[in-house]
Amino acid sequence: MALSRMEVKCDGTERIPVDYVKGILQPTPTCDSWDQIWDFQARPDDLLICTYPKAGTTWTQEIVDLIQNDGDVDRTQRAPTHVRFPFIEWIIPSMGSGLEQANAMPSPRTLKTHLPFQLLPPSFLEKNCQIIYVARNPKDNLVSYYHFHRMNKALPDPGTWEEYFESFLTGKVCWGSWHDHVKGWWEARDQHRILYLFYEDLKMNPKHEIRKLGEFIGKKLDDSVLDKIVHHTSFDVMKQNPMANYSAVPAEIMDHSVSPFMRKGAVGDWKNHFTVAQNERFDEDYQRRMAGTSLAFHFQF
Ligand code: PPS
Repeated sequence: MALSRMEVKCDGTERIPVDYVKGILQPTPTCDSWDQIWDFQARPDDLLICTYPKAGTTWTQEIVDLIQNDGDVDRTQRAPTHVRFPFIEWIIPSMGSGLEQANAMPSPRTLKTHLPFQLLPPSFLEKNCQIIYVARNPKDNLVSYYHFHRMNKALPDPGTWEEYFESFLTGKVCWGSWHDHVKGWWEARDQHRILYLFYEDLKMNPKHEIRKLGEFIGKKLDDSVLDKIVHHTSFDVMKQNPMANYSAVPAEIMDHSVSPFMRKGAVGDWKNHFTVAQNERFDEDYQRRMAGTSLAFHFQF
């Protein structure tokens, strides 16, 4: 596949460069292995957790693992998140590839992707796999992604907050436009086995959303197990959990001293970052690009 190489602004530290796959920015190791990723062979009993980056992936992964293990915390301590859930398009030369990890994993597998719907390897739909999609309001999503770029050397340097704000709005960030991502999966949800959830609902009423997840996966959970899962997947508990807080990733890749992976876990933190002018510009752009969709987000409680 022909790829157009892109110049990447770096701050002097080593960063993995990015390039385009079918118009969507990706780290170059993903671009270079795109044909294998596209040909990924899903299995009918795969469960796929899909999100735009920073929308609540890790939280959902922890919840799903606890549901699958009937609330048994010891079993979810078997390995860090990135080992328990192969991230199918992710390749870090020094750490390995999500594809290899997935191919070596016995069934049933729970996999992770950030791919927009049009880039989903077709075999997931051909095999009629179950898919959980989680969306987060774009203002908090943007803030979280900005801080993640700062601490994660496997992504381009974000530049200044003002520069990153523009990159996000124009979709010139890895995995592309937030607007297109959430809309693409929203439109697909009724044609496939997709459960579409929202970060803000998980935050507002975790027990209700966890029960919904359990029903989707086919697990009936009694109240005490539900309460246990709510507790173990609260932000404060997960932040202290070395198997869920990404502290197991080498510091050369994720530097938690720059910004912790488990940063704030809040709804409305964007108010501490957006200027009044940025908020107006964001809202105007949002209304134009989200016109005609029934998707609705909570931006604050
Ligand atoms: S990634 O890298 O795309 O997989 O990141 P992802 O897990 O999708 O998103 C990380 C953000 O989710 C927050 N998070 C949580 N919020 C509330 N409760 C729980 N339990 C939880 N676990 C993770 C995490 O703190 C990141 O958001 P910010 O706003 O940066 O804190």
